[in-house]
Amino acid sequence: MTLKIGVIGTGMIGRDHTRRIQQVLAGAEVVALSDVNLASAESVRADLAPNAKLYQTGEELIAAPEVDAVLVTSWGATHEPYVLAAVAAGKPVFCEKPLATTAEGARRIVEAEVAHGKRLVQVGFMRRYDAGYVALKDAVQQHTGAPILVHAAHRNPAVPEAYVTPMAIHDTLIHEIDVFRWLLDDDYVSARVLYPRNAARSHGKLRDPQVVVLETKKGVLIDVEIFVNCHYGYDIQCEVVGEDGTARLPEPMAIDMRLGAKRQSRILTDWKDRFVASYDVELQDFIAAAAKGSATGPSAWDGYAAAVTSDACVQAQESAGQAVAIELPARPALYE
Ligand code: NAI
Ligand code: NAD
Ligand code: ISE
Repeated sequence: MTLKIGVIGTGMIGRDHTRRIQQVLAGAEVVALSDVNLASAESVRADLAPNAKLYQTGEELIAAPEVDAVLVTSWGATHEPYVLAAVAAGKPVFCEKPLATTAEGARRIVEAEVAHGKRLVQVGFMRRYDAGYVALKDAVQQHTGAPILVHAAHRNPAVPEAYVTPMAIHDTLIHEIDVFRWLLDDDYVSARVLYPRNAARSHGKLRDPQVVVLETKKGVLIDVEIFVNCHYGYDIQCEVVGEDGTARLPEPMAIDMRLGAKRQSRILTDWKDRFVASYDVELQDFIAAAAKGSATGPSAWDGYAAAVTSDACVQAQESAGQAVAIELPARPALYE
């Protein structure tokens, strides 16, 4: 069976996911496209999915009889209504992060899915599918002993002026928020945010870099540097310190060169390249589950937990270094 997918939002990542479904992955094809900017959807159709039908609105695409499953890759603030509409239609839906821009919005999706009675939602937390993070989790479980500390960094080369201080959390830290819950099999109890002086390449509406300190239920302390104008490259770092030793996320493969009396190797500059393999695996996983009318991988509950934590981190950004408590209600049985 070929799963027929409709894509809502054909910007950077909607285009890239359409490319992988059409050219890389097995078992699915893109049959419908929609974007508020119709020219963007037309361009993706022309370049990648000539047989896809264009829809004026995401709601029409979700309701279309030829669409078996939905990809939501539009701007974060639009995700909630599309995911709710897909769940109401009983169609599996892959939603890019964030699941919703508020915890209440994510909670509404959890409630709708629980009422539906089976999983339909997968959230685009692709780091869980990254071979480096999978190896790191294995090292933590098998070798380092119980984790005590995590030191991490999330660096982007540059961001546009539209990227403002809270986006460092919703847009960027959200990947660490999810992947450390998964890596440590733990939940958060508090968040703090500290700022050094602003980097010269930042702008008036962005505090950059920032350091977020998360504390978990098991007592692990996690420090994450977010630096989105670091200039030199796209760089994701993580080291876990355990009772018996430490484990570090591997660097992406790069040729080690000796040139002009220097040792050097390339650093990536684009998230699309850094996580290219994990986007492929997460979407192949989505296709396999959606073909059976269900969903797997990072769940609406994970999206909700990330949204609760993001909200607390944004509050901590405004709380001059004070800790903000993080509390989750009981996890519904659907997500056990
Ligand atoms: P983008 O701005 O390049 O593309 C978004 C597209 O959505 C635009 O074409 C826009 O016209 C369209 N759009 C906006 N509102 C819409 C609506 N209501 N209905 C239909 N289309 C709508 O943004 P980008 O970078 O592709 O990000 C999209 C989503 O993907 C975001 O949620 C972002 O957080 C997520 N993302 C995830 C990444 C990851 O590593 N997992 C990486 C980059 C983005
Ligand atoms: P983008 O701005 O390039 O694309 C967004 C697209 O959504 C645009 O084409 C826009 O016209 C369209 N759009 C906006 N509102 C819409 C609506 N209501 N209905 C339909 N389309 C609408 O952004 P992007 O970088 O592709 O990011 C899109 C999403 O992907 C965001 O949620 C972002 O957080 C996420 N993202 C995830 C990763 C990741 O690593 N997982 C990386 C980048 C982006
Ligand atoms: C972007 O939306 C992503 O999801 C990338 O993975 C992240 O590194 C970047 O900071 C975000 O803006």
